[in-house]
Amino acid sequence: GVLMTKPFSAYLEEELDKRFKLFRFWESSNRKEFLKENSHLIRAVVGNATAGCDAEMIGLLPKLEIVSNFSVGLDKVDLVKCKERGIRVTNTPDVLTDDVADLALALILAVLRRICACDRYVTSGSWINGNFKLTTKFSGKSVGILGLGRIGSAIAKRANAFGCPISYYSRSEKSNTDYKYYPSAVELAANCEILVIACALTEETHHIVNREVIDALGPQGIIINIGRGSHIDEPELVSALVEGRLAGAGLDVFENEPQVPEQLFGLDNVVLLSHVGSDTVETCKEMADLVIANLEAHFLNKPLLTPAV
Ligand code: 8YV
Repeated sequence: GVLMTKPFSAYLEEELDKRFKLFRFWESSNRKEFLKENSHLIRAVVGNATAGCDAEMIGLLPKLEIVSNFSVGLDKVDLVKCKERGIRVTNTPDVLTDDVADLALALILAVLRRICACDRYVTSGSWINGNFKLTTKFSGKSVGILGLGRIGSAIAKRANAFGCPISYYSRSEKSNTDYKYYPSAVELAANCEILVIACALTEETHHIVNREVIDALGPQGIIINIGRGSHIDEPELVSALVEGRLAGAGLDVFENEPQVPEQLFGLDNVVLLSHVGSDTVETCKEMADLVIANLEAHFLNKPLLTPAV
């Protein structure tokens, strides 16, 4: 049997249902009881970026062999516990890289050119009475990227095509790139105009964008987050935006989704999205197919396609 944590993909749910005995966790009224009752049958968990597989779930599922997650980020899967128990873990890298990088660029342009604010200007009827205020040029602005992995590199490539000088911070300097390396998030922020968060959420990167980083970026800087909400100290970001100590932000993720700080709602220099980085029809199908391919490989004793542990 396979436990799906939430109904995040109708296609995946249907395909899992065809192949396995599918347990729909969201239909349970008492989650603990549900796990206990079905623990002898559940050999796999399929989670996503917000509902993964934590230590409690692992503890209640003695027959669990694999977590095949519908996400590239595995911060909601207890990797330490999985390793201890010999539970295998897979994610969905590569197939979503283009979409997430595309969305990062969309957010940069939306914030700098005030695309959402201008749309509201037109649809509210204000255009009749005047001109929209001037915005900020993107081409040629310096872009700093936190995390130069698959997604960070795809963002760099796109921003490079806009004539933007690229710099980055990551745990170690990469030998295969000419982009400028800074050895800390603060130094990166002090030397770029657009700071993009594209690293994995780990203990080290939790609140990597704090007051010090925001101050280093300064009142002309903008922050783009397509990673995880907890990369940013959210109350610090909100006060910086409200007080004008930061020029703007484009955010696809938040610390406590689906809760979004309401102080940000009326700001024309802020664009807020509902964690949709990989949410295209094309990519979600590829992610779902990869989740299933990993499960099938595991149960057929074949090598996993995208093992993470
Ligand atoms: C979500 C993501 O998993 O891959 C990730 O880490 O955050 C996204 O792909 C997905 O959108 C939620 O179902």
